[in-house]
Amino acid sequence: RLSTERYYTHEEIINYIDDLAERFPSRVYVRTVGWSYHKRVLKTITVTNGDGRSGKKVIFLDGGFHAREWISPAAVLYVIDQLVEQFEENAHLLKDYDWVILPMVNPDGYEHTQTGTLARMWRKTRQPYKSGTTTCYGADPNRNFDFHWNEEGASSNPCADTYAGPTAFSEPETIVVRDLMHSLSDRGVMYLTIHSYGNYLLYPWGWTSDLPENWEDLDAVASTGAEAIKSATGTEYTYGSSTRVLYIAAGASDDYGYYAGFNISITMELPGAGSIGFNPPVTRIDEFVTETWIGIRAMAEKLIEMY
Ligand code: 0X9
Ligand code: ZN
Repeated sequence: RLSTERYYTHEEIINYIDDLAERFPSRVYVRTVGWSYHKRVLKTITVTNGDGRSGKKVIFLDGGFHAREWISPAAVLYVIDQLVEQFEENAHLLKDYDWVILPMVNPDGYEHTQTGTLARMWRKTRQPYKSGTTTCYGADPNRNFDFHWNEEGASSNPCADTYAGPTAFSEPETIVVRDLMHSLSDRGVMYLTIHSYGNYLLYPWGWTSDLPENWEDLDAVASTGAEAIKSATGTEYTYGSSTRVLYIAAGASDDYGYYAGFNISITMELPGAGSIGFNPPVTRIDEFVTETWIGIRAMAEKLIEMY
């Protein structure tokens, strides 16, 4: 079973989903979808109810975009655990929907943050880029998507934490996410990407303060998640458009997913305020991931009722 008592390495994450696919071959399917810059494998796990029906609607969930946000892959693994191991009580979430889940988008960055305290706050990927005579590493995968790429809230400086990359989709990791989105877009209804921190449920747009055409639907799903969490644990989430409630930042995966055809596209920023920041102690992983699951399940239930 999944442990919520420690943070997994990338290898453990891959082993965990591979093992589920072996144990539940009729309901779970693992696929290699690409490789990081340093040739670490990227795999999705597709969770179904095993009824063999193809062409169902899709919820696409990912985590691990930003290397230091360790609670993100932990929360995504917990979602997988609940959908697969607690199948009976969650069967309604899989009746008309398949869940396609990429728990670790940026394994090179993630592994780097596990190499010592100096590297713990790494955010980006790890591809080297020259800046004059110095070399800096990585692009911000959440500024690297080709939708209003490198506009506001992104940097052209390879040494900046929000470096958009030399071109859109310069990173193999974001190409993987892009190709998944396009391959799923005719069935994809919700794209959900898990980050930390700050307790936000953010929807498009993040490149402009304008609201998308179906913002009321986006708001209905996000508010349902926030209210479910509030009534379960008392934790408050702020919801709204990225630009309006957080800051403007173009080239992110949520805007791209919405543009690619997902009607509902949400970035969820998990807890970590105060001194915890990007580093929730292992003693609090369980509390944070179970609470996150309550919000995600409520949003999925709302989505199923709406679409
Ligand atoms: O800045 C980001 O990439 C996200 N916050 S984080 O602290 N995890 O880095 C927020 C992205 C919100 N979405 C858009 N601005 N499109
Ligand atoms: Zn992030």
